[in-house]
Amino acid sequence: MSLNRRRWLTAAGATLTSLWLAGCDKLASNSTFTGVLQVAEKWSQRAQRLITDRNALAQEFAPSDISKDFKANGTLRPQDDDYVALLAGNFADYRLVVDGLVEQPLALTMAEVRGLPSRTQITRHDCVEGWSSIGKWKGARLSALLERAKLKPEAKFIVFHCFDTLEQTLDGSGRYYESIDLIDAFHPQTILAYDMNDATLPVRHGYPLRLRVERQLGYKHAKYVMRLEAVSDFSQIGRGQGGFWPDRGYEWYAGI
Ligand SMILES: Nc1nc2c(c(=O)[nH]1)N[C@H]1C(S)=C(S)[C@@H](COP(=O)(O)O)O[C@H]1N2
Ligand SMILES: [Mo]
Repeated sequence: MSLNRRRWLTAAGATLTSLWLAGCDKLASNSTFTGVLQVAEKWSQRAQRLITDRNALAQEFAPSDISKDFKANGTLRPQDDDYVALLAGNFADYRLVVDGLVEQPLALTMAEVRGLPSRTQITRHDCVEGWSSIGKWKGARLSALLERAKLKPEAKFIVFHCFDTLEQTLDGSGRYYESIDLIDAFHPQTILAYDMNDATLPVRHGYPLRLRVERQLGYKHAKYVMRLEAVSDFSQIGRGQGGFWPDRGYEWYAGI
């Protein structure tokens, strides 16, 4: 479905481009048609903007569509000391830290996170490895959290620091992290999920908090979130590409 959609988008883009080029060739020699050409160009830009609208909602599904066995991927149970210790205490001592380029740094308990304005949605998760699962997610709206923390004007990206080390490295750059821009951060379906399918988020799916950023592929959906950092660029984080997988060759922007 996502592949079909992407193929369609590519085809639609190519058609628009060739229409525009054909128009350019035929009309450029005749000044009478300059106005027509300008109209065509405007139409093309508007159409292109329509089919790539970043604020559009991802498709939502019915309860009957929910996958009986939502696949889990990547880290399934962090072995990192801080996570293991917090899990032993049921995350009572956990604080979700929001810092970096914000006026009001935060350190919220899970009860406080659950008290933020929330959203519930049934969406399809698409992993680059070629599988998809549909799940129901409830979580704090990221927009509400960021409005509390008050981004400074220089803030351009939100980095999600996770508890799990996915690759053992000497410099610690094997800890999972991801980042998104402010369009995705303030998208209405972007939430920090604490419930999945009407129950507390299971450990394998990112307990206690995982990002749902529904217009992006699976690896952008950071599990085991411990800290949000507002930054102007991510050159100083990890290996500088904006995420664990982007540092290893994946696209930073994985929009679907
Ligand atoms: N912290 C962390 N987040 C992560 C990963 C991971 O290994 N660690 N894997 C990513 C990938 S590739 C996918 S497809 C999804 C899987 O989420 P799920 O286990 O709930 O299906 O989480 C993403 N977020
Ligand atoms: Mo994935």
